[in-house]
Order: sequence, then C-alpha cells, then structure tokens
Amino acid sequence: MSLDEKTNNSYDASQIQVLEGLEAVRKRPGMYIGSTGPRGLHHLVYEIVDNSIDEALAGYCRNISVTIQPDNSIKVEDDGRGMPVDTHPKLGIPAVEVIHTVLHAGGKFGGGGYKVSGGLHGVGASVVNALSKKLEVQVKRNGQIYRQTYEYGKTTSKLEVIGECGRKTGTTTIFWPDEKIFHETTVYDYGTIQSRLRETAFLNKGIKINLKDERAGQKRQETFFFEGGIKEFVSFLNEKKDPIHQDVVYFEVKKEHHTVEVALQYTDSYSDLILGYANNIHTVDGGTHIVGFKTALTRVINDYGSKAKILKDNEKLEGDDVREGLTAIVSVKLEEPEFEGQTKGKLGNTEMRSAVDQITSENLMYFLEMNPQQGKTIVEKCIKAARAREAARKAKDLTRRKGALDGFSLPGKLADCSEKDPKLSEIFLVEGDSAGGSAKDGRDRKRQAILPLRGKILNVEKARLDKILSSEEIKNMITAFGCGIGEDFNIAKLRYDKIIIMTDADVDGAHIRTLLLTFFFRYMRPLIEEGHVYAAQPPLFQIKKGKDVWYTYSDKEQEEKLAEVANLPGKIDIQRYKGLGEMDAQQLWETTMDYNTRTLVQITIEDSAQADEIFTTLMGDKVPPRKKFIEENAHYATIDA
Ligand code: 28F
Repeated sequence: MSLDEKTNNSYDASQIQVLEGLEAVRKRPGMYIGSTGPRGLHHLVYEIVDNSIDEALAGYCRNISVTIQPDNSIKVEDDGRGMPVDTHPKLGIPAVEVIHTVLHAGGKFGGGGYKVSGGLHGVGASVVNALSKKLEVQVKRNGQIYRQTYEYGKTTSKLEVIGECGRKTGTTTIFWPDEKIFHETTVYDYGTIQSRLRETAFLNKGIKINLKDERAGQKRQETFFFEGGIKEFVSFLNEKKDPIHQDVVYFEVKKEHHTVEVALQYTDSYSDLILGYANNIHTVDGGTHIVGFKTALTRVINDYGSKAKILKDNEKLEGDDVREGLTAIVSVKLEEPEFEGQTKGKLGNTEMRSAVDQITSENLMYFLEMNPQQGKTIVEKCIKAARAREAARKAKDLTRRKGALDGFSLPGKLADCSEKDPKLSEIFLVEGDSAGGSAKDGRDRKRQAILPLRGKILNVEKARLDKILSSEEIKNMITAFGCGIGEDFNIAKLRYDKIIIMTDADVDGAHIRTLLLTFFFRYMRPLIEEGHVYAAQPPLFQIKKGKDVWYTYSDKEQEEKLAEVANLPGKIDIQRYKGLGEMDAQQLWETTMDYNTRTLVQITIEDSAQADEIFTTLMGDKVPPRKKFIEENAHYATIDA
C-alpha cells in the first residue's frame, strides 16, 4: 500500500511498528532505563544529554544547558546543528519525528565520528519520549525554529515553524516524566544531576555544560567546563587528600578505532580510587581497560624502580603496593564497546587490554624518566606499602598460628548462633559489654550471633593494614565473618547473611557506626555492595500508660504517639533511652532484634567515587574539608534518624 492511499484511521506497517515499539517501552521500562525508581527517572536526563554530547563530540556543539523547571520538567538545550527536519523518504514524516517515535532510530553510527556517549546508543530520545506524559522538541536549523510535541510517545502536533533564528542552530528538548511510570517520585535531585554533569564535563574536555534549578526555594545554577578534562578530574578527586608529587600524570593517545586517555596522581592515603570509563559510561566492574592499566602500572613502577636503583634487585612490588594511595581515571572511547556482567558495568573488548597496557607503559615510563624526583617519591611510597604488606602478612600469619584469625577458632567474645547456614543467620555488632550481655540473653540463639565491641574501633582511614590487624576488635570481626580482608576477601566464605550494627542512638553510637562502615568500605567493600550490612534502629522512647507499653523511634513518632494516647486512662510514664544498656534483654529483643517488629536500615553505596570522597573527608586527616562537609550536610543528620 503506498503512503498516499493511507487514510487517517488505517495503520500501515510503519505506524504499527511505532506503536508497538513505544508500547514495549511503556510495558517494560526497566528493560530500557534500568528501573522506574529515582535512578531511572534521572536516566531520562542522561539519555537526552548524551545526544547533545554526541553532537559535541562530532564537533558541532559547544554549549549544553540543563534546566530543572519549576514543574519538575527538564529542559536540555544544545547549540549543535539541530536535529534533521527533512521528510524521511520511506516513512513520510520528518527525521526529528522518526527519532522521537521510532525505537532504535536515531542511532548515530556510520559517518565520520563513532558514537561514543553511553546509554542506549542514540535510541534515548524515543525511550524518553515514550516515558514522558509530554515532550516538546524545538530545532533551530535553516534559519527557522521548528517545533513538535508528543504525549506518551505519540505525536500530538505536526512539525511547524514557530519563528526565525538567523544563523543560530541547535536542539532543545523539554520533557515531563510520566508519574504513571515513575510512581515512586518524579522530583529531580539537583545533586544527582550535578555530579553526573560534572563527571560528563570532566570526561569530555572543552564542552561547557550549564545546570540551572528554577524550582521555588532552591534556585541555583553553575557551569562545568574543564579544558584539562580527566586531568582536572583527578585534581578534583584529590582535593581532600594530600598528593605526594606535584603533577597529575596525563596522556591521551588517539588511534584509528579507539582513544585511550589516562590521568593519575598518588596521595598519602592508603586506599586507591581507580575509575574506568568506556564511551563515557562508568565501568563500575572494571574490565579489559582496567586490567591493562593495572598490569602496565605494576610493570613500569618495578622497571623504573630498579633502573633508577631505588628498588633492590630482590625487591618486587605487587599490584596492591603500586596502587596504594593512587587516584586514577582510565577513559577509553571505541567504536563497538562490549559491556558484560549483570549490570553491564564491565568492558569486555579484549583488544583494549593490550592497547591500554602498551600506551600506559610507554607514557608512564616517559613521565617517570622525565621527572626523576617525582618518580623517586612514587617508588618510595610503593616500597613503604610493600613493607607494610609484608608486616601485615606476618601479623596475619602470626595471629593465624595462634589460631585467632583462621576460620576454626572463633574469638571468645563471639556468642555464635547454632544455625550453620549463612543464609539464615545474622550477627549483631553491639556497642558495649552490658548491651552485649542483654543482646546475648534476649536473642534468638538459633539464628542470631552477638559480637560485643568495646568502645571505639581503630580509624582505618588513617592506618595501614599491619596496624589495623593489631586491633583486637578488628581481628574479632574478621574471624567472626570468616571471609578474610582486602585482597584475600572472599564473600563466598561469609558466615552470616546480615551484619547488623547495633549502637546507641547518640553521637558516640553514630561515631562507632561510621568507624565500622569505614572499615567495611575500605577492606570488605563487597559486604556493602552485596547488601549484607545493616544498622539496627533502637527505640528512643518508651511510653507506659496503665498496663500498655509503646516504643517510639523518632521525635516525630513520639509526638504522634503521645497525642494518640493522651486521653487513655491511667498515669503516663515516659522513658527516654540514653543507650542500649538501659533496656533489659526482653525489651532489646522486642524493640530492636525481633524479626517481626524491628526496623533495619540497609547500608548501600550509590556512587563509589562519592563514597570514597565522603570517607576521605569524614575520616581522613584534613580538618577544613571535614568541617565544610559537616556544615553543608548537618541538616541531614536530624534527631529523627
Ligand atoms: C537536547 C537534546 O538531541 N541534539 C541532537 C543532533 C544533530 C544531528 C542528528 C541530533 C539520525 C541518524 C543522523 C544534524 N545534522 N539534543 C539533541 N543534535 N541528531 S540529536 O542527526 C541524527 C540523525 O543519524 C545531525 C547533520 N547530522 C546530524
């Protein structure tokens, strides 16, 4: 059937394809944007911005602006060439309409540059359109301003010229997310968009990205523009650390089918932060580019160290030694990236391993030879790390010989549970011996183990592994959990499904919880990543009236409960709990440990770079950044925790 025979109530193949495509997106949005929670909501922004980034990487766009509008709609503008508006030869509709209504259309493969921004390979516009209750696109091209509108992905107006624009060109997209899809929330979070746009600007040097919030009471705006790209990204990540050498090592090598860009700088910290990207997508699970980088790093530091006579011939530095205190960004851009793993967070292209290895080897060796003073400082830092690792290994072997660290003899303070299946058992880390005693008496002995912690544990942010392993509390936890530490860590050996931190609901309790989380984040990160770590929520108050007893867990709940019981008979008695130790075993069980009545808060990491920054700021040894962080975030730490 030719197009002109089409009547307006009949569908030809392409219209049916359009409807099916967008229906598919609306039926299973998670398949296209990961989730329909806040992360999926923010993914809509990234998809549209990626299209502008592609236009910038093609060399036609210099400025991108993102605006959160008062009604929580998002406006993205770029000054690229403007989406094409000519009529599609087969479909008989404008190209801009095809891009917004046909799934898997708009992919910008072929032609000069290769599409490098992440996400759905340019199909983002049609997915965002399908998941928006309204979307408007304006194109400045050929001296005219074109406009078209859609609702739930379906065209609601013909492409029309609404004005003139002289020589200006570009694309502007405004979309209103569909609350029927994003039922959890359609409210955008400035900080989330801010950190993503900042990261995007770091990864694409020279592109100016403006962010503006126009919502009442939170109006603000800022611009991200980094000529130095990932070199400035490393400096940004190291702002709250102490670099041990002057320059950020930086090199970029463009080959015919891929580009490799690396920036790195060592600090006096004991942990490493290595962020990998492929086509601007953060490869959270690493991949071939990261393997290649790490292999080259270890080889070059050893080769340079022995060539410069800083390393003795028998001294050999291991991977962990050369990564201690390292902040590095490895960003690769390639035509056909292969993402692997459950969350597609791992780069699979085998050619990138050797490519990154070879480029890093040549350029890092060149930097060290041209900067011998900085080279010496770096190698000496790695040697110190190696010596500490040796000391830690001796400490582990020593304690292992005494049988304290291996899995067979558990620490005396641990009241273990009788259940042997890790999936069914949980361990409470309890602050203080008295609360520990009540927890032991009140618990479910079959499935609940108790490990009392005496006061504050060591702040691992400021200590090396050998010192950490000299702390009894730390050793007890390592033994009790059964899954080792650092590079020996093996989550498969974890002896409990839940690790529940139970501390007083006061400042000291919060400090102990933070110290524990710092230890887990630095030395047992998969515990948090796989959702095994929880915080118990003890009650703040007990209300007694006659023979009735209630427990409340926040000031707000306390007020509500008092109002609720106000006109019940009998004298009221209110007890504010200063600490866990004020509860007897029965109360502790009922309020905080009983599976049916307790509240547990699961600890998660949204963004590892951000988490690294927070632990460095809060637990590191630079006071000004900590003071600033606490001032800026104190309002989150309400009493109604
Ligand atoms: C606010 C969001 O989406 N900007 C875009 C362009 C420019 C071209 C283009 C986009 C379909 C398959 C080519 C213009 N002139 N901002 C944006 N700017 N898409 S999306 O073409 C998509 C076509 O490949 C463009 C010449 N070539 C490309």
